[in-house]
Amino acid sequence: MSELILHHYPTSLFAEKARLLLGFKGLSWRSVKISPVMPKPDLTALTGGYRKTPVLQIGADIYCDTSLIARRLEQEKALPAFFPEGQEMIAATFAAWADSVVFQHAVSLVFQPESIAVRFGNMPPEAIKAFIADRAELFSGGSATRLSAEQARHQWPTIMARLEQQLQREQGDFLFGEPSIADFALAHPLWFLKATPVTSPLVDAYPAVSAWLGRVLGFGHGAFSEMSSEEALEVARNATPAALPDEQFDEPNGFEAGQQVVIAAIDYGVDPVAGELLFAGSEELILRREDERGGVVHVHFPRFGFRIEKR
Ligand SMILES: N[C@@H](CCC(=O)N[C@@H](CS)C(=O)NCC(=O)O)C(=O)O
Repeated sequence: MSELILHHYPTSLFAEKARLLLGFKGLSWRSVKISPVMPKPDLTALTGGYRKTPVLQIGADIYCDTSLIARRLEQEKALPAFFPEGQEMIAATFAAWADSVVFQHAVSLVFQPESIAVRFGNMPPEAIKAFIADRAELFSGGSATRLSAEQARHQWPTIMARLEQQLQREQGDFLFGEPSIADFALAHPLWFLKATPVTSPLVDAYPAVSAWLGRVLGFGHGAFSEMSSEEALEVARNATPAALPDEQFDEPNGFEAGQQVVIAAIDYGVDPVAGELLFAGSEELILRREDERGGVVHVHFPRFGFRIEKR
């Protein structure tokens, strides 16, 4: 059986979400460290151009975006569940909200000048400049607009007061009673805020939220060991992609299986990935591509938040 390989870097919020997902399921995995900025040649040899962090690799199958990574891990090990029975819609919808709205607030708050000075204090100025230029590029051409620090500071108390109120009354230890994907999607932006002393009080001031966050982060990261990016490419090259899902191909815009297309995120990090469309299901799109170094790979994207275009 192929190992779970997570391509990530330590300070990435969404990578922390994925690490916690692996920890919650009690899964063992291999860790490939990637650069936080472009270029990422070994990663894009697998993804075909998708650059966001993290990416999950299982043999020659490459999973982009944590919303799909969660579903793939659920398939790997059904229990404990990210999408508890009867909460499928509410858990996924809350998670999507936290992954966009709460994430945008956290990024804007951590990247305000007072916080940057502390967080990036040890980094050479050229590296800070390169990082800022990379993130400007990341957000170009997508539908996501960046939230100003002023607006993020202004709205933050509303988000936290609502959470505090719900968590004080919740009949259980987690957002909807039992743990779900909603908890992990909300935890990673708060984890990010807590990592910098300037922004940490924005979480610490709320006792019920802090206690809940401690429970979610307490799931840990599971057991993992390091792997080089060259080794990960070799794994892909030597593997055969998994069989396609046993679900009807469903593409209302007329794209057909076998057609050459490009798939891209719509919000940010919109780099197009070209290949042969193999599958379009209710949650997942699969593209076949061939890479000089990665061999034949199947790249998997969530359907929601991604677009298909003719090549
Ligand atoms: N919707 C994506 C968002 C991923 C994301 O925004 N990751 C950030 C890091 S926290 C990123 O890709 N930053 C640019 C990079 O790492 O190159 C997911 O759920 O995986």
